[in-house]
Amino acid sequence: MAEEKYDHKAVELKWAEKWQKTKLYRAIDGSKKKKSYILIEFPYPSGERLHVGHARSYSCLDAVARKRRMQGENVLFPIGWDAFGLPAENYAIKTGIHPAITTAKNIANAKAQAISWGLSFDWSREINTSDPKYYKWTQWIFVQLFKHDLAYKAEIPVNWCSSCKINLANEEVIDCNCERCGTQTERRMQNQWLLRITKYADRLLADLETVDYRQDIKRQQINWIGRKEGMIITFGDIEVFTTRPDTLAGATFVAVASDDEERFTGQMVMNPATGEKIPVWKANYVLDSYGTGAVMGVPAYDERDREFALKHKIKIIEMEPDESMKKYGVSAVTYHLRDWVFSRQHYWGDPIPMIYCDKCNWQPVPEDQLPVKLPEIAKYQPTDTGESPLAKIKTWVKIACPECGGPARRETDTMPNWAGSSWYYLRYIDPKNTEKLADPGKLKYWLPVDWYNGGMEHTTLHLLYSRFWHKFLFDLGAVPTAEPYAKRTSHGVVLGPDGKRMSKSRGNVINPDEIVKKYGADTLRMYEMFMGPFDQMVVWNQATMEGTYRFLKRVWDLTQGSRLKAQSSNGAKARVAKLVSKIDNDLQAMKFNTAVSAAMEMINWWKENKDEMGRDMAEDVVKALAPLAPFITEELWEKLGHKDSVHVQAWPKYDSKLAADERKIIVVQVNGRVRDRLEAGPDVEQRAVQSDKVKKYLGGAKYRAIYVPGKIINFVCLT
Ligand code: ANZ
Ligand code: ZN
Repeated sequence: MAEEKYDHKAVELKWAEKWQKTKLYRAIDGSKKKKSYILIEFPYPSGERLHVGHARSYSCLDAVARKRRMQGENVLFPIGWDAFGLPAENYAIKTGIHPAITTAKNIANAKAQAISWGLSFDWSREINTSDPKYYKWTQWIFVQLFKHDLAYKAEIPVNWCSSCKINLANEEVIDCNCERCGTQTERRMQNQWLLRITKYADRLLADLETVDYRQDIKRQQINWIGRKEGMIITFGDIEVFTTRPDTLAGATFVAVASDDEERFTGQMVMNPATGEKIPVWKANYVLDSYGTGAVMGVPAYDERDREFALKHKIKIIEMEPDESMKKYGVSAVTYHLRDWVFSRQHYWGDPIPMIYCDKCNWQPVPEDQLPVKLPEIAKYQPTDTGESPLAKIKTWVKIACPECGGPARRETDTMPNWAGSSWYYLRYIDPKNTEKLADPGKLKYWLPVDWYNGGMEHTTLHLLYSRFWHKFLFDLGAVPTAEPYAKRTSHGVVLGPDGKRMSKSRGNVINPDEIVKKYGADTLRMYEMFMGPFDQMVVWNQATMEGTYRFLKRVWDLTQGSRLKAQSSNGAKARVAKLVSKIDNDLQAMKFNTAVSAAMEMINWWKENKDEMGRDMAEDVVKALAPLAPFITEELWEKLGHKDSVHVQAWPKYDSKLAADERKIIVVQVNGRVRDRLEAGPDVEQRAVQSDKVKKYLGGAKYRAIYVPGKIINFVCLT
């Protein structure tokens, strides 16, 4: 039989299409099998397409999903599109092309990429947050929040980016600059919708105990919530938050937050402990978003207060701390977490479903009138006044008050792009439901998400926001669990070949589609798993990538059926058992790189020992590699004479005795000299004492045993 060469292009095109046709990766609602909900952060469909970073984290979780399917689990591995956002709007401003059109095009491209990479998504559950059928429910959740007094409007200082013409949440401002474009932001007052996430602060904190998040992810959330117990002490009309009420007698000034200049305000207030009048200053080190936004200055005890007092020649009183000062304060808890600024003055977002009536104040759009569809407009430019472009459509804005029928106007702000992603994992469970955001029975079956992987940059934003919405929905009775995600992990960033962040301007961007064209998706996937520990930053290395391609060619050549005899040697069986168990354990532990290197070692051994491998073990190797390289294994499986897909086969069974590592040997010394070697085990110390070789040298003397677990036992005779 003539052997074919590995033609990755033909193989991958063939199977990508077949899998789509046969809907191989469909998750079954309510199946009796063990359910497994594996979630990746859905992408923003940008004009830049999906990048190698997406390919890495998606392929890795895809491997987990595939393996679990083979292990008999009912896996839900969905994808959708986080489609509202600024880039599409900015593009519309430049070109006049409607963001919905660009978004649809970008989605089509990204979808084609995901399919070509062999990601085993259940495409029947695909969602798009900018689809009115989807955002109807985002709006519905907003209305519920409003009805429960968790959404309110307030005049608040906002961070205005004059370049994006957008008000940013504090989280979107990095060192006073806009997160998107880097322009320095200005502070100004604006009437904004806010969500009372602070009402959930204690539960968001306490329930971290109930979930399996990586430790640093938990830590970041704890710090971001920033619960601190202290006291509030009142100086005239100013309240300060302090963790050191015992130093009150030493407070010689009060300081409030300042934007620029540090100066005496002219106001004097009374220190309640000493009765003395002390000055009120504006100080840069006081944050307006922490505690009450004011501090009592105790130069005797606080470093920053001391520096400030010295600089501005404010009195310093040296004194002893005094616990009895606590009687002047009220126990108080403060949080670093602020309420979530929830409006944007932009077009391409979910319209906030609210109506303002002079008589009846804010009224929600009646639920049977949802969704409030985003109207068509001619110009996407945000206005310089900071109003959304929707404010310009007078006919849309004008509406009857749902309460009194009088003249009223619509809210023209839209939601931030965080809205749709705050509950999307619920919609995958029942994406076409028109009556509810999702069917309660299906929610009960699938929730919580068993494993959620995403970027570290979302820890204090998206991850916290969605936990808040979920808890609110739980309180409403709309979801059956208190937490959305049972487990959360995070991936490292893929850097360019120069070790720097990939960026167009640096010219170090690796295009995943070019890799797929030249080497195939299996190479892309396996290489990205192999390049380093999953949770760490990894640098792209072209040579290793090409090595991965050669590895797959070797798998191809070795597995050609014509060469294989029926039965494998025991040595081959042991090697394959080890590989299967290694891939199983490493995928669960996210050690994708070591899973791949074990596969490479095994294949190299096979190459040197062709006679030992029979068809039985070759089939197991193909099955074990299927989660890592789904295309080539599917083709090889067919070539081995099978009619059904390798991806619906049971995960290979193996003899766990064969899979166990070679026995560890413990060296036994007497007075530093090797006298025996014994197999490791819980009773090894006892066996050492009883060993004749050791007894001979101990000679009944008193001794001390020093045991280095897994390595050495040294008996030291005491004379
Ligand atoms: C008097 C005092 C005396 C304080 C002393 C500390 C030490 P941590 O524990 O880091 O959270 N503080 C309160 N609100 C502030 C704000 N908005 N901006 C800047 N600083 C603020 O710090 C709690 C302490 O930070 C509080 O206790 C307060 O200063 C200051 F020897 O009050 B302390
Ligand atoms: Zn009214």
